[in-house]
Amino acid sequence: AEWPLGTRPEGELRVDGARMLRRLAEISRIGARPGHGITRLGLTPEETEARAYLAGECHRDGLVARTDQAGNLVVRRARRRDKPALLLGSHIDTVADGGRLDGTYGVMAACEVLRVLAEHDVELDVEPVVVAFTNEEGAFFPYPFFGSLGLVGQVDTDHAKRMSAHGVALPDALRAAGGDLDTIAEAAWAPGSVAGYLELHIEQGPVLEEASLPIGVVQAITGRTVLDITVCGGQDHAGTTPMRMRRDALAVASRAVLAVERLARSRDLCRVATVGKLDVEPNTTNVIPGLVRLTAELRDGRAERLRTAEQAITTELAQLASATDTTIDVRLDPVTQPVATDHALSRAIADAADELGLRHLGMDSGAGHDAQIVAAIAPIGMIFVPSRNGISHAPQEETDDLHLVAGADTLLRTVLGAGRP
Ligand code: HGY
Ligand code: MN
Ligand code: MN
Ligand code: MN
Repeated sequence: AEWPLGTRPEGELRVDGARMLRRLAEISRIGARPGHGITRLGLTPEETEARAYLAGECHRDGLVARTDQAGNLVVRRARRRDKPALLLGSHIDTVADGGRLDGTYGVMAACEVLRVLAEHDVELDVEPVVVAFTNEEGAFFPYPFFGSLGLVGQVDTDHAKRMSAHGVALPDALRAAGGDLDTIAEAAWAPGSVAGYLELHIEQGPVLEEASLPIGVVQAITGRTVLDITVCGGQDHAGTTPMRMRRDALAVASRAVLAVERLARSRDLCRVATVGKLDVEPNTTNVIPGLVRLTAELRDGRAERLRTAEQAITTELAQLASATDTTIDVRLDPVTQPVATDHALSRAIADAADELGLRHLGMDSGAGHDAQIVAAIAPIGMIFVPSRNGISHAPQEETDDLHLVAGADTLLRTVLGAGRP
């Protein structure tokens, strides 16, 4: 095969790009709906099917794959060394109508890297282990990073026990996925057992493509605050209720949506702010909405700015409620803190890219990643590859094959560099 991008170091290991791309195409059929991208939500049968596919391919390669109590697939070499683990991972769930690469690319590349290391029985001073995390997106059960939180022993079991979605209880869904909430503590890795964590991911933004660069070296990952907001007004007849007598929950919620947008757009209190979810009751043409539930998602690289923005919107919503004679209830979900990547791992990624003749750029991640959770117990490093037109969380999400293979080779060389005895 032709060396895809950059230069080809003599005698060095490299991934089998065609094999990785074939498997990526195969797993992408799971949850796919023509014209709608992929819906493979965390802790649903589609994700379980993808995990089973992946486990089957790993076994075929002579690797050892098992599902842990948090629902993560953990893959090791059959002839493994008793050394601290260098974890390579990402997630295999998607958002609704999502793309084929967010998460899954990093997992398929990590498995390809592990296969190469196993085939050549490469001796390192760390033991490479792949983790395919469950429910990173939180798109079905609103418990994002569930799998990586399990790996670091931070799942709130009381919260998880009570969680259900569309009539399905999370503990039952977890059991169906091969995990077990009652014994989830066993999925946690002891701090000293993990030497580091590397995650390869599509950028999901326009930076690398605009700069015509194949590799991004992530310096920091954004923090994220989610507020669950409930606006309670008065449900009434849409034809007979005079405008002056209305307490229209949707009209008030609309003002809340714009207030959230202003947080980032004009007030610059946080980097981005989004209302992505809105449920209207009773959601009928001839009825004044009585209740609206919405989410406000705030992101920034600095924890104190996130807090300021959260306080600002909470204050503004209280004022809005009293001005409109409605009640607005605000509940804060667990905050995901921004984290910095490890200097040594970032150096190893940059060196690997240099050795491959791949130009690279240091950059921050505006998306959240399992890496920021794993950072609680180990140093982390992240590699980005370009996203076509910067699009992600959409069916149009795409990356050139050459970039996908170059990213996987960079991951392999990073492991060889960071783990060299
Ligand atoms: O939303 C995020 O940033 C991540 O992809 N779950
Ligand atoms: Mn995502
Ligand atoms: Mn992702
Ligand atoms: Mn360099």
